[in-house]
Amino acid sequence: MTLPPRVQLLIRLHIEGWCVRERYHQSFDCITDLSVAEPCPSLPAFARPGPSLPALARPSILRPSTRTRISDASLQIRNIAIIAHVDHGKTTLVSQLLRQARALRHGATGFLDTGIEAERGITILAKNTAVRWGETKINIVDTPGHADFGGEVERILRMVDGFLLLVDAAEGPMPQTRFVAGKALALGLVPIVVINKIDRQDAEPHRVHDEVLQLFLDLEASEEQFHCPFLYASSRQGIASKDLAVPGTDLVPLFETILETVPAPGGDPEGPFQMLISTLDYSSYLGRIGIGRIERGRVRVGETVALLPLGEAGPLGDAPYEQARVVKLFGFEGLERVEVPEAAAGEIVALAGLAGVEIGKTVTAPDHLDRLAGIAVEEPTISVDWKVNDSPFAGREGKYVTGRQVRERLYKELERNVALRVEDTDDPQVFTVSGRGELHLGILMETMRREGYEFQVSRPRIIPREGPDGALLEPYEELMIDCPEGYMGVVMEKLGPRRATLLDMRNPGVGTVRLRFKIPARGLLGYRSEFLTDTRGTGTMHHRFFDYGPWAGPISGRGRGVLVADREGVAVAFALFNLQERGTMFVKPGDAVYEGMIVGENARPGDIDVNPSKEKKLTNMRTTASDEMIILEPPRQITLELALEYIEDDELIEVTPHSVRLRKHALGATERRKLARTQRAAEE
Ligand SMILES: Nc1nc2c(ncn2[C@@H]2O[C@H](COP(=O)(O)OP(=O)(O)OP(=O)(O)O)[C@@H](O)[C@H]2O)c(=O)[nH]1
Ligand SMILES: [Mg+2]
Repeated sequence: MTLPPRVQLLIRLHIEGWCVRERYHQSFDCITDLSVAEPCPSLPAFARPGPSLPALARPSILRPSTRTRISDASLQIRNIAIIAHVDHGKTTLVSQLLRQARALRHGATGFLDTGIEAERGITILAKNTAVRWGETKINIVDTPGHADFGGEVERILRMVDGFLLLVDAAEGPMPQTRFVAGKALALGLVPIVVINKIDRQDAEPHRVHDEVLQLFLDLEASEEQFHCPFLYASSRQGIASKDLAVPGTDLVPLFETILETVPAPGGDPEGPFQMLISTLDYSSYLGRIGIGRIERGRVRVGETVALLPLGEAGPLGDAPYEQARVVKLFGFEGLERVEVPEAAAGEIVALAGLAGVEIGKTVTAPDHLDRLAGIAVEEPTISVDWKVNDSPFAGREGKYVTGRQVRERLYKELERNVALRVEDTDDPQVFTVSGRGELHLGILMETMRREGYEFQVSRPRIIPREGPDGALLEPYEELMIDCPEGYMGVVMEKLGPRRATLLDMRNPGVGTVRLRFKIPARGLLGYRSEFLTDTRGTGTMHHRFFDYGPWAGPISGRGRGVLVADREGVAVAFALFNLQERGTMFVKPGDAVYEGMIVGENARPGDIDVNPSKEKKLTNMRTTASDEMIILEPPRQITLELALEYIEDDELIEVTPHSVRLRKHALGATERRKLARTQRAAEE
């Protein structure tokens, strides 16, 4: 058996007396990187290797440990966040900044987005990174652009003094651009606008420049903020320029602008220690880890600190508080978290050892209990019932299926997923899980199924609130739609009954229109799949939370019914071929189905029971060749987010490690008919 090269290398290094240090990787939550440190101190002097590293320690999988100079007084610091609408190129830009500042290992392609993030091309968790530019350390926080994770962006803004606002040179400012820019400007942070993707064929940087200025006016930016620097960039190509007429060759202009514009963090490094926890991380080895910027003073490993409870800013008084010892202290270098013995005001650090650490809590020196203004964690907007899988196929694929296992896992998620809420219900097999949107819950569903869990999820319910005068309020969303002019009619027609109101409409004259609506969040449920069908996949839609408004009244659900399997079996091509005339199928030949499982969408309203396992009757008669030709349309892929938007109140999503199935709550046909009858009677 040959050992992997990495292991061979490790063994040789150990034999030669080198002490090999493993490095903890923030995003992977495991040890991924190895670094060669000093010779093993336990070896007698004559057995230690010479002063130079052995040649074999040079390959790209090993590199000398980075010497951190976090407590170095001469080191300048800048703290910035990169914020934008989803997909405007934040992560690509951060990777390029890291690469051009040589903060990435040679050949590494920027592991910023990992696992599910990399697969879907979206960032879910904000990530701390840092680069060196000359004598300055720039802490850069990459943030998620999807509206469901907007709260995360809001929180990390408390760690920085400036922000790069990325705006796509073709799309211009989008709903999330407005949201994050509004939050950052209101905190008085220093902006740098980067008009990105200027390499796009349809880029219109001049128009976008004007739109950003208009946005700043709308958001009541201060005069200094309004006169901020604008750069034109392509993060994919790694270039930026201050002048559109002079194409950039690298990101040096951006680094220079950051150093010139963003102020060094204030805070007296000699004062009593004070730090606000802005984000959390979790490691099975270290427990909860609090991340934030040191506002004042210094902190050292082993020191005792006070963890103050949430509350008003100012001296704590006589209120009780927790004391804990800092077990480990990390700074950031490149993509990694590196252990440091000490850090001072202005630095962004991660503290391990404080068990009760929570977002918005202040950590201080024990003799100086002074609380900073806290951070409110955003309230959830939708909730679902998370149930144990009780379908006829339960337990076939999953490792963890019982109520106890599912419950334990859900509660564990709360350690890190701060915007999530989990509650028990009267039924020990059902839990209420609340989150910020379909993507937020969809990611949790995906993570759990990959870990081997099986469960079922109900249709999301919006979480209403009570207004000051006792009136019922519900969440409204801002919906932005881009689509070809020809589809405008059908979009308006569908959104009307969903109680959307048109806020404005723009026709830039290139055959597409941009429509902005305000719509109750309830009205959006189930719309995405209709929209994609109606615009034949040519339209894009984005929405984000707007505010709570008066209850909009009843909203009709899905326009189309579903095709429901009427018995257990295996779907066959012959049956699916006949059924596809009635609608769109969700299953393919060979898929196992059970009675009550949803196998397709009916083209008309109302559900119908069908038999997708029906075989062709075999006779002695020869059939014509054309009769033998069975061409099936590809089934509609049911993703978890799409499923969450799609299902109705009497339906469930069954999630297992290998399948996502939709099913009726009541599986038996008679029971379903009876339920439908009582419901109709109740409505009349
Ligand atoms: N044409 C072009 N495409 C780019 C550029 N920068 C990024 N992209 C592409 O845009 C897509 C999104 O890029 P990301 O860097 O993941 O965007 P993001 O802003 O981090 O997205 P979220 O984290 O999901 O908000 C990817 O397919 C990139 O390849 C650019 O300068 N030009
Ligand atoms: Mg990203």
